[in-house]
Amino acid sequence: MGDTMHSCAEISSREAFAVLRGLEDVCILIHRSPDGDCIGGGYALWHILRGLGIRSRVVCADPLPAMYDDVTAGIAFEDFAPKYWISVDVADRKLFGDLPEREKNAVITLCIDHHISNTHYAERLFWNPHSAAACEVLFRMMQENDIPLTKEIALCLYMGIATDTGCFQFSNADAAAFEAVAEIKSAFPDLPYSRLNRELFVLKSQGRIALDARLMQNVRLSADGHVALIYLPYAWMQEFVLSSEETDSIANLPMQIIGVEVGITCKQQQNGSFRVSLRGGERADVAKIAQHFGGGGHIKASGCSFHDGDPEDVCKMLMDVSEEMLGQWL
Ligand SMILES: [Mn+2]
Repeated sequence: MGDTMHSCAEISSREAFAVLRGLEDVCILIHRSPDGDCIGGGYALWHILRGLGIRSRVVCADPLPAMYDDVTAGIAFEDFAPKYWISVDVADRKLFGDLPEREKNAVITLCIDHHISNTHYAERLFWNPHSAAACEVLFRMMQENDIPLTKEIALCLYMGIATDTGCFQFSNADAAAFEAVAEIKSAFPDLPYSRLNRELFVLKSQGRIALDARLMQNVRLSADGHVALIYLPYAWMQEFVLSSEETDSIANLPMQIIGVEVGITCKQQQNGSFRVSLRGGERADVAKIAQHFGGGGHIKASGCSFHDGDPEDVCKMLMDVSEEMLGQWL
């Protein structure tokens, strides 16, 4: 059953569509801790398959956060035993998360993705590692196969591209991403894009606002303000009654401070372990910092974790290594 037992064919958008058309009773798998791109992509694919008369459903190990309701609300999946599995926006099998055995061991007929780190675990991979979002990959597949864009699909795809580019702020918001969104908006100018932007990127619960204030009061700066660290004890999650999905975006907080090149967010988990998110400014390569601690990721966004330890020691280690590495980038 191992991933090494089969080879993975990289296929074109034409071939991908030919594969899709031949399927029935499809389970669409997206990654754990679901984000706007995998949810938008998964639901867009559900609409596409529905248009082809193929029943499918989107399956995720974790609940879908309410902020994505614009795309998910009102859709009821049929109950059926799947015959085929497709993954969207999932770079590695491990990222399926805690699914039932049937899904965990399922042969993935097709993976649609944009991660350069894709481990080729599926039978076929349709991808573009230069695309900003899996939703952009899907959009191009639709165009190249003359699949009609509906307003429901348009909103799904917009959501995926907007979230994976941080509302068009990140460096992956390239011409191709803007062009895809321009075409989506030209086709459907009246969809609630700005409402979606507000829901996805602006609104926070009162508890989250209170937490942000507490975190910003306690931010630690070093190396002339080039390194910023935020430590979030688990007790504060309880104090402000926050779910872990509500604090997903706190990794961006240290990067709001002028001058910060390395932004570190260390979150204590319920079991005493620590999850660390690293963000890089113009010059830092935070993948290197993550790798130093056995983690990984992208140049500007990476992460690592610690099984246990004293919070002060963990924070100090993170600050020290970041300061040390900073010299090579400044
Ligand atoms: Mn993605």
